[in-house]
Amino acid sequence: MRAILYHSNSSPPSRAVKMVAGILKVQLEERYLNPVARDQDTPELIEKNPMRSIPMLDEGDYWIADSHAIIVYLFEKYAKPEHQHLYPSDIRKRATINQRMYFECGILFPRLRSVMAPTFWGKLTELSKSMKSNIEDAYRTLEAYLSRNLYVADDVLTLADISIVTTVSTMDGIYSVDGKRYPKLKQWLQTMSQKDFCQKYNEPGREELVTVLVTMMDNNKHNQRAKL
Ligand SMILES: N[C@@H](CCC(=O)N[C@@H](CS)C(=O)NCC(=O)O)C(=O)O
Repeated sequence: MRAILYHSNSSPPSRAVKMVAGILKVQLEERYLNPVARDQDTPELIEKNPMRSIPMLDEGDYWIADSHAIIVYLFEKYAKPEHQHLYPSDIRKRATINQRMYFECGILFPRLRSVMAPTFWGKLTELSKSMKSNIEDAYRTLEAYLSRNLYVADDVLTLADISIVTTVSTMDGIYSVDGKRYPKLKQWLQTMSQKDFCQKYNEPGREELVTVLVTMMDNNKHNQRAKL
């Protein structure tokens, strides 16, 4: 049986899994879920993933949620010698990659999510001061990482870049990375966006999500004004 990936094109963590599967040439059966409509809240899916999040990978007799866990699992199961740079066996390099992915999971994505959720609920009309300052703070951290290495964890592309670009490229669409303050981050985003796997699996979903967020904030503004 082909493994099933429960996903949405616009979901940043889903895009990370699709990019890694694409690089490793793993064929997954894709099942689209709309997380805003809570498609993931069926008894069968909740049983497998009590976090009720997407993406989730389901191999029939084994399933795993969280994009970071999934991309490491896919790497460990399918990587060939030419993919080793993505998650090298050197334990210090691996620890750095893990730290960057925990940063994505614990800090970066939640800061984007804190914009997405109230926008979808019809409440947010524009980014608040604290949302902007949280995003700036994340950009500052990434600029520091990129001042040490060409990529976020090493001088070569790793799983951490693939994970982080999904969220940062989306953030950039709603709160642009200032090239004067964060030149290395701006350059890295440019480099990443030109990679084949980004063009194929990240860019379309990124554009879709940015358009939805910008349009919904605008609609929320009109609706709130109409109620006055
Ligand atoms: N850390 C998780 C985050 C997953 C996540 O929050 N996904 C969103 C869609 S982009 C979702 O499922 N939201 C619904 C929810 O959390 O209830 C990952 O990397 O997979």
